[in-house]
Amino acid sequence: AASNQPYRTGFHFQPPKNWMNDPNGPMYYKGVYHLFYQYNPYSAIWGNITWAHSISYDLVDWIHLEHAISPTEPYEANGCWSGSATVLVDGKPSILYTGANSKNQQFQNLAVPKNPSDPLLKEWIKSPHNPLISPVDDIDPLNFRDPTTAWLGPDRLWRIIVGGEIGGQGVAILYRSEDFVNWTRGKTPLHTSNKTGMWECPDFYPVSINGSNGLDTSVLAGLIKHVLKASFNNNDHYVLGRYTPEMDTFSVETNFLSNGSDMRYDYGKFYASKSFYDSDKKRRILWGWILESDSEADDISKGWSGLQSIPRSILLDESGKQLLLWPIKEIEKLRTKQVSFDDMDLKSGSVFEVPGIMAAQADIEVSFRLSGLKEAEEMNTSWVDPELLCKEKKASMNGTIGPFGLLVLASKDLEEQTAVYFRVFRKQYEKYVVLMCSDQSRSSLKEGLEKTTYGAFVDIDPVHETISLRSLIDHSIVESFGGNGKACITARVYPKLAINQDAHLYAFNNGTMDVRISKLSGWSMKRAQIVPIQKRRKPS
Ligand code: DQQ
Repeated sequence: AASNQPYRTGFHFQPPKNWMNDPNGPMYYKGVYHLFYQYNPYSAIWGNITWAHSISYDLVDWIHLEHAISPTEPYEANGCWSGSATVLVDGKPSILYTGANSKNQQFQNLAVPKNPSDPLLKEWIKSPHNPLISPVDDIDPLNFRDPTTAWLGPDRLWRIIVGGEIGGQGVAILYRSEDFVNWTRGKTPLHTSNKTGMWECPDFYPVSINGSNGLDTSVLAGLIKHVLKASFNNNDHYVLGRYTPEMDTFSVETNFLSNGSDMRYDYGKFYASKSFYDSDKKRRILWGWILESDSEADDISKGWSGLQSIPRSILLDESGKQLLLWPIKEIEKLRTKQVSFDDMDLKSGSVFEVPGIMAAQADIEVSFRLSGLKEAEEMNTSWVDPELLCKEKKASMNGTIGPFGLLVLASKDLEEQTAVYFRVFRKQYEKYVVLMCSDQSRSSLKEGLEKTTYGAFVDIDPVHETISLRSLIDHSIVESFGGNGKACITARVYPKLAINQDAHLYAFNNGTMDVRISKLSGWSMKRAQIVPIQKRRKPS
């Protein structure tokens, strides 16, 4: 990153400038990965929303193409909002997206490629039948958007859900269609919740029980569960359940926002995400919008706002109770210059600098082995909110087992630091609770930034397992994965001192018990090549 742009990233997806929000219509088509995204062509704040379009052969390097869908019609005068791609039975892709008119009333629309034999899918044509779905009856026209990828039922009808709010409740409104143009609303929604408001960007897909592959969205048979994701309250929440396609019923195992079973893709900054099935590598991949946590004035002066997460593969954990998210394998090809340690004590009170890598642009994996667990502080049964617990017990507050973890994007004297760490508490019957936190409160000397501390419980048994942490550090973003992807926390930070070559990386232990690092590996990361088509370097 240039010195006047210390917060631009080296290997995260970004347009050259301006505002970006939700990932849209990701797909794999004829050997090419496509990413569309909500984009303002004219400024660094939200507005004039257009579908920008980039393509990749490996999900790491990207080429920006011309915009795919721009607001040209009255039904989308206020923007072409989020939507999804579906590859139809004849192999051709289609995009369903939301148009918002000048009153912000929302309609679902169709666009198809002008030339489906071109793998780059450069030009898109809007259906003459648009808008296909209008907000009628009890649907609130201001809260009706973000159609999903369609799946095909046993009756050969396509199904989609559209996010909404009806009677103050979050809802996934179901539609069916034979021809992808005429859509009929189902008698009942796929799911609703009286605990939430509007559901933005719903997603609905199968995951395999015990399988190591992802599943195509229309897979309905076999040992599977279904995932329903909805975006609300600044987070992407999901529930698991059984979907019965004959009746279009979805019976959930847990409820949204219920104490003790509130499951999120990420417990930090991560919103409006969307998954797709990669038929080449047989996996399901997730993209998420990572918001800024600086001010609008900061965004205007830096000329851009918004990142996309590193794409994550999605699998059902072997417990069957939650998902596992993990950065796609391809990102590892950017790893260079490695440092590694085995079996090292991290004594009580110690701070140890991880030397030799470029700490502002790095990938680091570490696993901790614990002993003396019986000494752990007792878990209070009223501690149900992990974020609150992390806010009360920040990285600087001593404990017994932990806090231990990493200080990333830290200045030499530790004046600035983002702490990603664990604490372990004891429940009765020698059971333990592992808390993962990301504490941004000291991330920058700059004022006026949002520096919320995030937290998540990680379902690991520290008696029998090591506690692993991976952090992808990229100038102003830290994506952390606890317990091999059981809990993810993404943070945005804007250090003043700890930038570029002045950023440092440390392992620390502020607990009274020593912990052991069983393995630590860190890599500097090369820059990804993310450029407009004209600027693409010749392959070497
Ligand atoms: N962003 C889009 C909407 C969506 C929201 C508008 C979520 O379609 O509900 O840019 O971030």
